[in-house]
Amino acid sequence: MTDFQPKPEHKFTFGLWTVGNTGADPFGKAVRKALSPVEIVHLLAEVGAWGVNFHDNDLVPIDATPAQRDQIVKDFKQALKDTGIVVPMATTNLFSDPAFRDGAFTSNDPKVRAYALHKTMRAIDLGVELGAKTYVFWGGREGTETDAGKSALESGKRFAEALNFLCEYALDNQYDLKFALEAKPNEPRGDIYLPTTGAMLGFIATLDHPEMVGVNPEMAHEHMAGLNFMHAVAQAWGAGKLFHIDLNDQNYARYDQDLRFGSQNPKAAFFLVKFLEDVGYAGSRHFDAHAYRTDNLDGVKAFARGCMRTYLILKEKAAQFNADPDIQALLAQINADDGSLVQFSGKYSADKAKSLKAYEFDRVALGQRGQPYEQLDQLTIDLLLGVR
Ligand code: DIG
Ligand code: MN
Ligand code: MN
Repeated sequence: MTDFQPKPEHKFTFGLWTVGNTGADPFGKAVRKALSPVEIVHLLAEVGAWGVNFHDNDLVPIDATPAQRDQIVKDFKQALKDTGIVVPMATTNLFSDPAFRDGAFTSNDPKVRAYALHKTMRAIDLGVELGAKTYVFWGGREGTETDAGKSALESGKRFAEALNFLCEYALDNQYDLKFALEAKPNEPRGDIYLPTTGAMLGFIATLDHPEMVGVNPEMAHEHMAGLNFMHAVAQAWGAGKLFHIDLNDQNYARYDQDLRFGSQNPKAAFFLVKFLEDVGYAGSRHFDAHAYRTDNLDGVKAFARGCMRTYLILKEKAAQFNADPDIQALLAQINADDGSLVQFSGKYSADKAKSLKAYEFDRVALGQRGQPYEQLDQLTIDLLLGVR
């Protein structure tokens, strides 16, 4: 039996804002003491994480002086050196400050749009300085409560213009950086533009440097949209665009809960982990989540350990699924192909279309082939519940 202990090769990461979450919510103030970035790095090392990610202002307060900024970065670098924790991803906070209350890149105020670019370039510099190779964009305020005052078409153009500018900035500075766009359907805005990973994939195709831009799907956010997270991840992977991933959990009919990974939907989490492991995803396993408001610091550590432990348990379950003779026999039966119509598969040709159109199908017989999904799914449930 595996010990389910996290190791660097598992590439588990947490944002400063995740284990640093003080339990504040729209209906109550903080319940936990704020931890410094240095304290968070040491906490992550203690629980066995590999990396730490940050928004610019998680690390350097928006009103820090240049001298304060330099000291904070110096201390942070020392903590990274002392612990071996790395920084795979960075991002910009374009949603907390009142300046962004009507969005950042899509704000109707051109001064705010310019400030958002200014802030993001400086945040990119900081991320690169600390070793980030992936840069995430979550447009938390890029949206509306009323569509009376903002053109959805113009907003899309503004978002594209900003990303084109920032891709050029990264290229101009020879940064080894990939951009990952994170979708969310709503909250804090009534409706957020580009609400799902699928929408982001379509948007990327319209950019000047699509090769530099991928997605950072988040489980909670696809669930908020009522979608199957693994399907969104599979589409991104198939398009070569899975540049990062935000793991957590989420009840479908709720605000963004950012729950401990696997704590709400272990079956959905299983199929996600199985997918990532089956395809050999080599990126960070980033837990964008936080402990319950009810918990103190010990609970925060239990939360972080739980995210990684559940991932490793499900990784072992995926290996068991792939090795289970009864499951594999059913999958062979389900995917059986007698090869009788192989001449119609693959690329189009006029002859193929002609003979396929002329082919006599026994439609009634086609409808009689059932699939043993009930049996297969029960074997999966048995596996997940530990009786197989
Ligand atoms: C929220 O899900 C968003 C922000 O926390 C951040 O911009 C991004 C990075 O994972 N996720
Ligand atoms: Mn979230
Ligand atoms: Mn996220």
